[in-house]
Amino acid sequence: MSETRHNWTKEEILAIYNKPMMELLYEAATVHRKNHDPNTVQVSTLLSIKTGGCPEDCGYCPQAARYHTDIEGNDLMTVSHVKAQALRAKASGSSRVCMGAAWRNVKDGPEFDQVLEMVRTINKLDMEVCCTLGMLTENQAKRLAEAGLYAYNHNLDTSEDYYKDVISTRAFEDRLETIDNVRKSNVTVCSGGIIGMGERLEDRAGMLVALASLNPQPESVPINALVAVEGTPMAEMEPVSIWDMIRMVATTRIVIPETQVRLSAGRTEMSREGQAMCFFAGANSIFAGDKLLTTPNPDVNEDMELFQLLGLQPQKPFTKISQPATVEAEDSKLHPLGEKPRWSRPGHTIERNELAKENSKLQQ
Ligand code: SAM
Ligand code: DTB
Ligand code: SF4
Repeated sequence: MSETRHNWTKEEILAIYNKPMMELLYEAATVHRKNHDPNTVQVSTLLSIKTGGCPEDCGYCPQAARYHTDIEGNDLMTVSHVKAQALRAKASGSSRVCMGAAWRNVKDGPEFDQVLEMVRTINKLDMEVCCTLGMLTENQAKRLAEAGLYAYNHNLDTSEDYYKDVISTRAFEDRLETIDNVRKSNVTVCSGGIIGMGERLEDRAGMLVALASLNPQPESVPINALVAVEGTPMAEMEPVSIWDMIRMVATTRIVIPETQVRLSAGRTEMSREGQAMCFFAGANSIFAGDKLLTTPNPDVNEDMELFQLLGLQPQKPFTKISQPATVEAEDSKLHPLGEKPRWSRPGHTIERNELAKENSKLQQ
C-alpha cells in the first residue's frame, strides 16, 4: 500500500494537480493499482427520501427553499417505497444505497425514527446503506450505527476559505464537527466536494488538504462537477472541463490513496472516453440510476455498456481496504506490485482472490 500522509500542504497538492497530464495519470494510476483492483468500480444508487424545502442557502443547491427552482418539495418517503427502490437498485447491480434528505440537520423524533427503520430495512437486503441528512450529533450517529448504517456522506464541498462565499447559513467548522461525530460511531465517512463553483485551484487543493488531514481519511470521497441549475445563484457557471475533472480525480487518488474516489455529479456531460480517463486516474465508484437527487444522471444501461466496454466489474457490497499491517502472506502472490491489501468489512474478511471470484460471478 502507499503510505498514507495526513500532512499534505496546499503547495504540494497544487504541484501534483498541475503536473504534465501524462505524469499525473501515470502517478495516480500507480497509486490506484497499489491500493485497489483497477477493474472494479463501486456502484451506488442515490435516493432522495426528502426532497426540497431546505432552509439552508448553499449556492449550488436546487433544493434550497429560497431559490426559485422547479423542484417540488415532498414529505419523507415511506419505508416500503424505500425498500422497493432499494430492491430495484440491487437488481440493476448496485451494492450501495445512499439516502439523501434536504435537511439542515437531523432532529430526533418520528421522522428520524422512520429513517432508522429505512436503514434497518436496506441493511437486511445485504446492501451497504449510506445516508446524507445534514448535521448530526454524536448520539444520532450512534443510533444510525446501531440501525446498521455503513456510511455517512457529509461533504466539505470546497476549501475553508471559499466556503463562506458559497454558504452563509453554516460554517466549515460545523461540517468538520459532524464528520467527527460520525467517526465516534463505527460508521464509515464519505466526504468530498464540488468543482466548478468559481473556486480557484488553491481552493480545490485546500479542500484536499482538509480531507487528507482527517485521521483516518474518509473511506469515500465523492468528486462532483457542479450541476448548474436554473434558479440557483450558480446557474450561470461555466461547465467543468473534463481535464479539470481528471486532474481533480487523479490528485485525490494520490493524496487519499485508500479511499474510494467517486465520480459523482456531472457525468451526463462527460463522454465515455472522459469517464474512462477518470477511472484510469483512480476513480473507482459512481452513482448509478437515471437521477441523482433531483438532476439527471446517465441511464443504468449506458453505464453497464461502458463497464462492459472497459472490462470493469461492479464491486461487491462491504468491500473495503483495511490498514496494510495485518495482511496474510498469501496475498502477495496476487499483487504484481508486491503490495498486500486486505479486503474486509467490519467483522468479516474477504481474501483478495475470493473477492475477484465473487466479482466475476456478479458479472455472469
Ligand atoms: N442536506 C444535506 C447536506 O447538505 O449535507 C444532504 C444533501 S446535499 C444535496 C448533499 C451534497 O450534494 C452536497 O453537499 C453537495 O456536495 C451535493 N450537491 C448538491 N447540489 C449539487 C449540485 N447542483 N451540483 C453538484 N453537487 C451538488
Ligand atoms: C455527493 O457528493 N453527491 C450526491 C450525494 N453526495 C448526495 C448528490 C449530488 C446532487 C446533485 C444535484 C441534485 O441532483 O440535486
Ligand atoms: Fe440543504 Fe443540503 Fe441543499 Fe444545502 S446542500 S441547501 S443543506 S439540501
